[in-house]
Amino acid sequence: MTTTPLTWQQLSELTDFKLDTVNGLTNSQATLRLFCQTEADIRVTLYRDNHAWCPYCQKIWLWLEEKRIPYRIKKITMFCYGKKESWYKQQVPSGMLPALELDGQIITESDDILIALEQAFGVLYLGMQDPKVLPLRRLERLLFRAWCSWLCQRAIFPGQEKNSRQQFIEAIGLVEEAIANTPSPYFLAEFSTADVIFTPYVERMNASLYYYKGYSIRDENSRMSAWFEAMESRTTYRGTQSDFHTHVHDLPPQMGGCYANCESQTLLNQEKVDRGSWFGLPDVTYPEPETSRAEALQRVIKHRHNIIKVNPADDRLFDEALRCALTNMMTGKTCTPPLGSDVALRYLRDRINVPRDMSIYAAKRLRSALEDTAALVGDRQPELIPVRHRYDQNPVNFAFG
Ligand SMILES: N[C@@H](CCC(=O)N[C@@H](CS)C(=O)NCC(=O)O)C(=O)O
Repeated sequence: MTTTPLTWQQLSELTDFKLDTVNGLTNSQATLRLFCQTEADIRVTLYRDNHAWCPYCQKIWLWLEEKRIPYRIKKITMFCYGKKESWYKQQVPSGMLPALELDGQIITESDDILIALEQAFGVLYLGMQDPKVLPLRRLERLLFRAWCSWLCQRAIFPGQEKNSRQQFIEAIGLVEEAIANTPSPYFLAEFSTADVIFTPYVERMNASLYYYKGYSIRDENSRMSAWFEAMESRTTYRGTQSDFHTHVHDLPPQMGGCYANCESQTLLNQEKVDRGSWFGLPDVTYPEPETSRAEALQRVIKHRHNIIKVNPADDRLFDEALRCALTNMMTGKTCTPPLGSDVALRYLRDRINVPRDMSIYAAKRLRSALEDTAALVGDRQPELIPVRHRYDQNPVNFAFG
């Protein structure tokens, strides 16, 4: 039995999802964060990338959220998905992100930004230059280099892949020891700057090694796994947290390429991340919130005109197909979309970004509904997601908010 798709009006009656972007929990939609203070209290503007892909921006974002510093957010285009705003280049000629304006002064380089923020607002347990933090910052860079060598260099010589893997495993072994030396699940006795420093790349390592190398950080390293769980207990981290699908497709143009090995586990993992099921992936372990479907629906309704406009399919065909997928997501009923809409539904499936568009579980619900609905009328896949650039995600074609 298949049901008819609900109208946009009927769908909008099924969600009352609301987010207080200014004073509520950490979220990627905000352009102003007050933490119940007033705009007159603001001393900081964070310039970060529009899609929340930039790892160095996540570091500053998380720090500001943890310290509950009132700030404004200005979102900038990265070179890999569009044209840099000329007004931004006047302020920061290199166009690099992040940048921070503190009391009218522009600061670049994420570590310098954190040091300046610490001077203005105090440290997050221990500061960037504390003797206990410095070795951890060096360890983070060691792990970063081992990850880059494994992921971003094409294996040409015999044994190269194995050696790179071994070097990464040795580096992450040191990270395991560092966490084991503390009484908390964090890098120091309590949550601190050190955790903020590790967060962006460890999150990206977790996603990319699972997908390109068949290696699951969370399954292979018990201390790291406990660290991720501790991080996920913080609403600040949850608000900035991305998922496997987003990262594995945002990294190649940023890193200059990511190289998959040919192991059967890699192929299995790639299938799961790209085609589902997205539930059960080791990208999140906290329980799904009850609001995930309502959140996904609210986000699609808000942006439906742009979502339909940028889809390569005919607008009317895709409008109906999309309502079928949303009807399925909200009612659990099978709703057969128009013939020929399978590719269009999968095009959107491949472009839901976390946390830019919605939170991690909302994205899993929406991707599942799009895939299940597409599968009712065909098994055609859209063109592969580009790896050298992501102009398909150019924000000029799409108003975010
Ligand atoms: N060392 C710098 C690195 C910053 C950096 O590499 N930023 C990249 C994004 S992750 C960037 O802005 N690239 C220009 C662009 O992609 O538009 C820092 O720590 O802030």
